[in-house]
Amino acid sequence: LPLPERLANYVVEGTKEGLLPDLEEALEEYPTPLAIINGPLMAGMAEVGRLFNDNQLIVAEVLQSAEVMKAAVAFLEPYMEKNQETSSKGKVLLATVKGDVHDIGKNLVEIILSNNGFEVIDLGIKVSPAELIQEVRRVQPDIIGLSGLLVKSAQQMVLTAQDLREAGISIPILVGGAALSRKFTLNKIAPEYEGLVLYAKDAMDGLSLANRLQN
Ligand code: B1M
Repeated sequence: LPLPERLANYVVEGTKEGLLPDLEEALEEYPTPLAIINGPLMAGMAEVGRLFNDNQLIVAEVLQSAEVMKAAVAFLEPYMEKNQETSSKGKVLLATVKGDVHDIGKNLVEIILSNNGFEVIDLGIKVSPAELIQEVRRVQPDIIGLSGLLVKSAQQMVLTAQDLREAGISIPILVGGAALSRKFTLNKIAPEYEGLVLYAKDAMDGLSLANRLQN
């Protein structure tokens, strides 16, 4: 099989056998490590999502695919371009919202923001509004980053925005994840919040929005 298909297949099959040598080859073939993730690896993940939706994969198998994706990202991370700025561009408090365990996208955002001058404090997954509010008060971030992939997570972001507003917080919120859209962000989340709410379609979009906020 050609390299892109082999790379996608590791994710679909949930196997790491041969993955690292192929990733090394991909580093030669693709312009950037991120292009490997956004291209063949994400294509594999999309196929996993499709098969899972079709009842052709079970959760345990999807979990194995996630492990492969995580291993690939961990391998590629040291090769990603790092911005050598010494002073921090600002603090980002990052979390996957309450009720949601998906963290591959969030972790990618973490890597890209911290490689580009942001100090990222990652609260992990299933973060309740109460925990988020407590950490906002403790950490005093410049930006709150929320990730969520489930349809119910989009609704959870609305509730989170309401709770943050009630707590008197109005720093910019960056939201992202498969179940979200710019329209939902604008029509459903933003009206519930005092401060800015911005939708990022992917991790690089998240970086450019964060950069704009801090300039
Ligand atoms: Co789940 N899952 N899953 N899953 N899973 C989806 C999301 C689903 C669409 C699959 C499907 O049915 N086709 C579906 C949601 C359906 C819905 O809500 N309508 C689904 C479901 C149903 C579930 C469970 C309910 C299954 C079950 O138990 N019956 C369960 C939920 C558990 C829970 O959260 N409470 C569940 C569990 C899991 C696993 C644990 C097995 C595993 C996650 C492992 C992990 O993350 N550690 C998993 C996976 C892997 C997926 C799919 C296949 C892939 C997700 C992924 O990692 N993509 C997914 C289907 C799909 O998306 N195609 C699916 C790669 C990742 C890099 O992309 O996270 O979208 P993504 O991030 C992108 C952008 O969205 C954006 O940037 C990234 C790209 O650069 N982005 C941000 C994300 N966050 C951002 C934040 C930002 C900025 C950009 O700023 C702050």
